[in-house]
Amino acid sequence: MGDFKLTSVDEFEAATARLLETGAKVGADSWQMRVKNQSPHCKFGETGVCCRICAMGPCRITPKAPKGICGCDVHGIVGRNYLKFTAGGAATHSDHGREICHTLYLSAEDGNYKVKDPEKLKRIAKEWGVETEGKDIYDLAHEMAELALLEYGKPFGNQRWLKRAPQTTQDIWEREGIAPRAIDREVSTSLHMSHMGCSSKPEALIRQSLRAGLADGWGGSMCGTEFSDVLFGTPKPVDTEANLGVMNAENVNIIVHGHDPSLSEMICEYADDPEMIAYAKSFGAKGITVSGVCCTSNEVAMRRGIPMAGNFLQQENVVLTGACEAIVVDVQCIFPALGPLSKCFHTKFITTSPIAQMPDSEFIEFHAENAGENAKSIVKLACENFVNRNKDLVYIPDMKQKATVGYSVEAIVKVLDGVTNSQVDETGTTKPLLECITSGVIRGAVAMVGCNNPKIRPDHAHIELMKKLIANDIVVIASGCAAQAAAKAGLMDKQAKDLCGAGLKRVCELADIPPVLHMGSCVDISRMMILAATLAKDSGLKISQLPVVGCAPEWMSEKAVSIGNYVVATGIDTFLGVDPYVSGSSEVADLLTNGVREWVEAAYTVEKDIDKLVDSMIDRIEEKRAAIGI
Ligand code: BF8
Ligand code: SF4
Repeated sequence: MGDFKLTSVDEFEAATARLLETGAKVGADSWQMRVKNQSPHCKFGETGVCCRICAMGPCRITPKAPKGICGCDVHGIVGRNYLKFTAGGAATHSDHGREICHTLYLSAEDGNYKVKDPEKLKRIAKEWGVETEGKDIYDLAHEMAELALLEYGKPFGNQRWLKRAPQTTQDIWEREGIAPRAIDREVSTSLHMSHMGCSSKPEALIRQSLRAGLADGWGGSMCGTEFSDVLFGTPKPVDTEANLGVMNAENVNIIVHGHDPSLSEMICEYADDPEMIAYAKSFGAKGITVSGVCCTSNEVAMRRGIPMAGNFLQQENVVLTGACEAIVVDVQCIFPALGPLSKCFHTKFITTSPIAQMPDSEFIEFHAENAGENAKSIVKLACENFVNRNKDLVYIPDMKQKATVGYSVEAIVKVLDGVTNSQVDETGTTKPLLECITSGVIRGAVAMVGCNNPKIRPDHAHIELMKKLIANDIVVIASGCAAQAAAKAGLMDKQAKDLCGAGLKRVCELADIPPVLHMGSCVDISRMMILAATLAKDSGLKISQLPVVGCAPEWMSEKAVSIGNYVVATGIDTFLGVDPYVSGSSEVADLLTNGVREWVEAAYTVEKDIDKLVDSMIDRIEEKRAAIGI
């Protein structure tokens, strides 16, 4: 080992500062500048007390004006805002899942999209009671896609995936009236309930927030994850690299950014094509490098080992390198700033989805039917753009770390078997992991998820929390931009085992894993739900009894709130570093941090002080261990 060293946030920031100098030369705007212009933030908005859902308002609650014009009090306003925020997130994740189901419906033996994991498809079909015997795999794929699409609008019944949860969890959802029905129905009901003149009772609004969240995590997101695995393969451990240094100054650089793997999978496919590589060479490049930003990056890293150029607040940096020929985006978390920024360089900013259309972009609409042709023309466009680089502006920070990623539930079950040598049965078991936890070799697990947010020093919270957790023998499973922060720092390098406590270090050595396990994109937090459900079933404990917590220290999006709601509603305590605009209502804040525990046996903790946040997670894990006598 010897020379292994984490990359520090100071080093990240020094690289960014150097890139911003390039930006200043070409008159580029940056999020760092825009944060200054937006500060201080509006206090009414920040505390959630502004209501503008009808045209008699906007109404802002103050001590002098304690009610809106309709008479709604602060608790109703904050609760409605929270529910609308959740609905936005649930809709977004779930619509992504729907797109994947449509892609599955269009899969064909000789088509753009094929079934790469037929065994997983058959497993899910059996779970859903669909006959698989003697059926052509594509007939089965189409049948399953149609059934999955019906989950979005079925008139009766609850989500099929709920059956994956332990019976105790299903009983809680039934008892509390939060078992999600059709996915679209929960989103619509949320918007209906939060319309002018509907619900203003905090309990009702928060209960529906949990239900809409569950429709996401145990509905739309689970469709997204499971059928992405069927189409593109279930992730298994694969080596890759992370941070801006993965871009290559001598190659055509294509950045894929967004969330839907349908586009990025195709781009990766064509960028590897010898014909395309020859085409790149004809313009003076040595080859083609595809790397990613945000969750699209997580998707292709997990399945193909495509390197990760960076996470959410690094998206402008990839253009600022001056070496980005094309940044190709699909949906979600894409800064509209990329349009004007790309215009300061030779970079082509290519939007591809009718759902995410932006000024100053080239729009090349992407459908499953034309995916191959479009991906090829995008790769060609990038190659042709290589000659337009201004060489004087090219600067790629020499900064990257090795990472091993691809830890789906299936992969985790498989690798941890090496630790205890117990047999993995056909369906897989988490018993080896449970043995590590009950013996105390591993104290527990933290699911670290979510975004970057300029309100928190970017990546700092993620990295510092993870370092302290692993030093305390707590294994970290990560997704989204939190996972990329870990990878950029080096925490997904197997050598990071030396930063662990003795127990976790031993497990990392025996199982040959890094101490922070990359579980994928934010949609893949459904994987974490499946893992928690399996751990509970295999141990005979309730999910809420497991020494496991969730954490989103730098979150920013509506999707993150939807996630938080389903993680809590699944019985897992969740720790946030940013307040979800609820501090203006003592009743709503109290419900989320205390009251919901009576319903679902878990609640939120909001703590902006990172040291306190990590200590309270460790305390919670130890409390849970003590409560079950381990
Ligand atoms: O879905 S972690 S900034 S990229 S919202 Fe977005 Fe947040 Fe990143 Fe992925 Ni998730
Ligand atoms: Fe004001 Fe009520 Fe209209 Fe909201 S719904 S803007 S509180 S009048």
